Amino acid sequence: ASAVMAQSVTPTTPPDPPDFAAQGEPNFVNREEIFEYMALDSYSEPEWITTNFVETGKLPPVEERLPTAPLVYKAANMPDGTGAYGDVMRHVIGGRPEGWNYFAGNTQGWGGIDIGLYECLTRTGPVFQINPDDLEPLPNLATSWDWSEDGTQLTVHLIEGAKWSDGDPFDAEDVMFYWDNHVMDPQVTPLNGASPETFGAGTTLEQVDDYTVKFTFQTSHPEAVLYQMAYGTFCPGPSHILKPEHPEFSDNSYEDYRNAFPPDYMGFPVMGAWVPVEYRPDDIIVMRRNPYYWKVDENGNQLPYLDEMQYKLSTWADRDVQAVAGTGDFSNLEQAENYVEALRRSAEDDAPARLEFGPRIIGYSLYPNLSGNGWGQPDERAQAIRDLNRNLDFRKAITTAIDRQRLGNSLVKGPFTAIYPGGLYSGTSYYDQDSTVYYPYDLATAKEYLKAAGLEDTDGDGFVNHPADVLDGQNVQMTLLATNDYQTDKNLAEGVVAMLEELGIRVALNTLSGNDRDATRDSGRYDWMVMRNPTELITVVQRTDQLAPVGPRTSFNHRANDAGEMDLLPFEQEMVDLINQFIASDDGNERKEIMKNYQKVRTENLYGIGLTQYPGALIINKRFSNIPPGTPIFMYNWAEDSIIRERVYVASDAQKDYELHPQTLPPAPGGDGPVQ
Ligand code: BQZ
Ligand code: CA
Repeated sequence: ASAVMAQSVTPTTPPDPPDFAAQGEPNFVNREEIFEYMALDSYSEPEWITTNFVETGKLPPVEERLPTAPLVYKAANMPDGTGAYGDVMRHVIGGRPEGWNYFAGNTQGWGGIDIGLYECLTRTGPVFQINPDDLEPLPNLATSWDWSEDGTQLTVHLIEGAKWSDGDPFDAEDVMFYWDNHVMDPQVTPLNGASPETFGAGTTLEQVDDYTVKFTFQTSHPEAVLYQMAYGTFCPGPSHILKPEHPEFSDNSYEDYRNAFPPDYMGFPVMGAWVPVEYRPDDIIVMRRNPYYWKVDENGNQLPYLDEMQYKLSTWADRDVQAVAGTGDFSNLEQAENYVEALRRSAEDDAPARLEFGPRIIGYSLYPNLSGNGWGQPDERAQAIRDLNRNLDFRKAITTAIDRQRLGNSLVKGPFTAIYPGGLYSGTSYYDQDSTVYYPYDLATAKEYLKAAGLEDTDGDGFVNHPADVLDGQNVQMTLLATNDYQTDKNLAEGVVAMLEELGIRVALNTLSGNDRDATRDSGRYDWMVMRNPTELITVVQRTDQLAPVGPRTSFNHRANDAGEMDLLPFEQEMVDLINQFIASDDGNERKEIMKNYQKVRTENLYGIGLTQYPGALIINKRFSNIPPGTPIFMYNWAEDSIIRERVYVASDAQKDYELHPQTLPPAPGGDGPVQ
């Protein structure tokens, strides 16, 4: 191909992004400044709980519901100090719940529901404000951990005496049940995809005693596992409720298990601060405070401060609109189409919400399905596309046909969007511009790449054909998967279809609801897809395993066939080796070098094709206190985690009448609704 290409535009490094300063600066601290675990002299709770529940014998006193040494948030680290009880955070979400069995793969509709319900061994959302020298996940259900001398074993100490929201003890049994019967069970995939490879292939976990478990690794000091112990890959479920439904302990099928706790099952036991008490389809999910929550403030007040959480079941775009208007309380402003209007309204003096932009960490990529091995049972047409996807010239043709400037401007004009070639984002800590290969837009060059891939328009209808021996030389016909839950996903997908049409490739859009998109994606039934990027492209250290197809079910765009066979391309194997090296290394400089290499291999070979990257803004109603300055909407986790909702409060004189079920608590598991 090189002779034909002599006159073409050649790959280069990406241009510098336009200046866009983040508005808030985090207040950087060490982890121990945020909280510690300790027993206090006395504890308190909202008065109505003592009066209506404890004094009537319905609940034990608060000190008996708390662990021996609860997690104690320090007042000095609270932006506005200790708070007052009451009020609600009114979320608006675009997702819909499948059920409460997160551990077997149910979504609850996203938007912070699962993040709030299922607490994890460690916690990473708030880590955006940790000093670089102390950068490590925060303890959570795991209060501490020690490495063996050779670094191949990690002993994890669990919080002692904490209870699920129905009063059942939380202990190592819950942790082992999650591990043995979910992570290690090939027939179960927890919602965020935890698998054996997530923790390093060959890793084992054993119970030491009621509050201690021990990991054994194949490598020394795999620090990444501390990040994998955070949301969403190590959040254990209530074994006392789940176990009787699991196929290993019952006559249930795996499908039965997944569906055993539908959305109308109330009082599902959680370790999180609020428990589901009401569900109305396409309307609302309401949660009330967990009377057994295991975190307190320095004065011994049991958290959370907020008595209720609401999730209105609407659309993601409506989340922005309602947060700005003050009828909702929170939004991750992430759909660039809404920026101008949201900024305008938030700048007005009487604006009910504040809006703060962070770094450019919302990004989208176009992913080819790279499995040539039958994943997702492709028909003849789809298999021909998979074969093309595995051809570098074809991927080069696609990327060179994408006009990223035009695509970004079609979402929002101004300095927001930047050219994104793919891979790690510029502006993040492991990014290296010189290691980033960028194929600039040039239609003529793109067409030459197509020719090099063997594709020409043989019948002159404007669309390229397969070679005569493939599908009888028909026009190339591809599908593009995207979710229609977000305007941005739809707009970008439509933009890609239009640009590929200019290239001479016919693309049929397949836009689905988020849940259907996830199912279609995870079963491999697509040719190409447009997807918002996950966290590992920002932080690298969180979900590192997702950066390459290291396991049979790790990657979104290359998985094993039914026989478990993978067919990695040589460059993918290189990526896998680099990622495994990165995970095994605890040398900072070496890790930097590995990631430079990774970025080069990934962007040069177009594992994913970058589309655009832009900043997001946190919108939050002004009546809330304790929102940490400079909270990014997405980094180690979404802002719903990073703002530490259990510590957020509304000052007494700012409280509103928004509670739907005041002075009630969650029912027993499977009960009817809130109880008085
Ligand atoms: C944030 C987030 C909290 C999932 C989801 C949703 C799913 C994906 C992703 C985001 C939503 C919001 O994102 O857009 O701002 O509130 O929930 O979980 O896009 O379809 O599968 O990964 O987190
Ligand atoms: Ca044709």
